[in-house]
Parts: sequence; structure tokens; C-alpha cells
Amino acid sequence: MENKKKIKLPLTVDQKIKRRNFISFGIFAVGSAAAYKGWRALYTSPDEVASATAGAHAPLRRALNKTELFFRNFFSNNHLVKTYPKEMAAKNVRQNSKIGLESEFDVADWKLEVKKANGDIMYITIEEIKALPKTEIVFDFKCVEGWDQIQYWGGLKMIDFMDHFGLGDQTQVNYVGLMTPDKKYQVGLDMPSAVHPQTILAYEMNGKPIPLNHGAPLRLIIPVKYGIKNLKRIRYMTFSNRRLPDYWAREGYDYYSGL
Ligand SMILES: Nc1nc2c(c(=O)[nH]1)N[C@H]1C(S)=C(S)[C@@H](COP(=O)(O)O)O[C@H]1N2
Ligand SMILES: [Mo]
Repeated sequence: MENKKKIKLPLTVDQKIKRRNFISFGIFAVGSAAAYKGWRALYTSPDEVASATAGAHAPLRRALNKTELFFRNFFSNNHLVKTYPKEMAAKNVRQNSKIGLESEFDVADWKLEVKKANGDIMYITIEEIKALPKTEIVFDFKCVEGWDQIQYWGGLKMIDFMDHFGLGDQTQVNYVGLMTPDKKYQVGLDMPSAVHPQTILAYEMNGKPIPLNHGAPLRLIIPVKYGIKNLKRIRYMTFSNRRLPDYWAREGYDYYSGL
């Protein structure tokens, strides 16, 4: 008998459509399974310890860490934030949020407490800080809440501070931490941003001593970061290779919070 069945006839249009549908359904099914698996893996992935990174799922943190690295390199020292002429600075400086400023506080008693990575502690007075060359900056201060304002600040450059007070070796560690006298507001900074040439320990605003609500006697002005990192009323400064406590990172904001 002739075996007609073995002759492969070309597929009819109808058959072709059926076949294509079957194949694409297959691809779709495999694709969705992979997507679902990926989603499950992300969803069920272990949380990071809810300290500095506020418990983001680990794979998301990994992605973020890569962007962090990119921005760190991007802002490495020579990259400067745009500055403006003094006349453009706001006369009525916006005041925002006062966590750590509400406890009893006597400016006359104030000293900066610096704790090195090895645990050694030193104290620095405001007079010692003001005696050093002053740096002024007029820049666009940006708050994550959605406002910005051109502001004029003056103080001691962080890198000059480190240099003058024999803290050069501390620039080799990864993080700087700042806290208010009552320890209620804390900021953690990566070292490259902390020693960026526009980062200053400010004691003047619009050419006059900083008012208490803006952080007297000493606050941080760090133009490469959002407002949240510009801690008002610094009392404690700590150096460490590990991430130091950060109020808003604990609340879920990016630890880096760079612009
Ligand atoms: N101690 C302390 N510093 C702080 C804050 C705060 O609540 N407490 N808020 C931050 C935020 S969110 C912003 S936008 C700026 C606002 O500074 P200003 O009040 O001088 O405008 O301070 C930052 N530093
Ligand atoms: Mo802010």
C-alpha cells in the first residue's frame, strides 16, 4: 500500500495560525512562570535588618547599592553643585522640621563631641571653629517634601575641619554620623559626601549667626544631599566603617539621599 500519510503537505493557513497560537501561548506561559517566580523570589526574599536601610527587600537594596556607587563616583570631589550670587539668596529662610531641637538646650554649654573610629573622644568649642577660615556658599537647598530655596550659608569647610583638628586619618573610614544634643535626630553620611568641598559646618546664615530654629550654634550644610541630611544643632560627630544611625533612613528614605 502506498503510504500517503508520510508525505508532508504544506500547512494550510488555518493550521499555521493554530500552530503559531500554540507556540506563542507556550512562550507566554513560560514567560509568566518566570516572571511569577521572580516576583515570588523578590516578595519572599529576606528583609535586610531594619537598621540603616529600613528593611527594604534585599534584591532591591542590591540595585540601590549599585546606583549609590554610581552617584558616589559621580560626586567624587571635583563635581560641584551650582552656586548663585548672594543677591539671589532668600531673605526669609524657610524653616522646616525641628526633631531634636525641642529638648532643653543651653548654647553657652555647647561643645562638639567628636568620637574617632577607635573610640577616642575629643571636644571642640565654637570659638575654635570660628577662628578658622570661613567658607560661604549660596546654593539651591532642596527638601524631599518638594520645595527648594536659594540660601546663603557660612562656616567651616568639613575637610578643613578634619585637617585642622588632626582628623585626617578619619577620612579613611566609610561613614560619619551626626546627632543632636538629645540624640533624637541623627544623620549618617558616606565619607566622600562628608568631605566634599562644598560640605560645611555652618554657624552663619545670611551673614549672621544662625538662629536657634535653623540649628545654632552649628549645623551641617551639605549641598550634594537633600535637606534631611543637613542636620541642625550638631552635638555629636562619630566616625565608623559601619553605617551610622540615620533618622530618615530608618523611616524608609534612601540612606544616601544624594541629589
Ligand atoms: N535637628 C534637625 N535637623 C534637621 C531636621 C530636623 O527635623 N531636625 N530636618 C531636616 C529637613 S527635612 C530639612 S528640609 C532641613 C530644614 O532646615 P531649615 O529649617 O533650616 O530650613 O533641616 C534638616 N535638618
Ligand atoms: Mo526636608
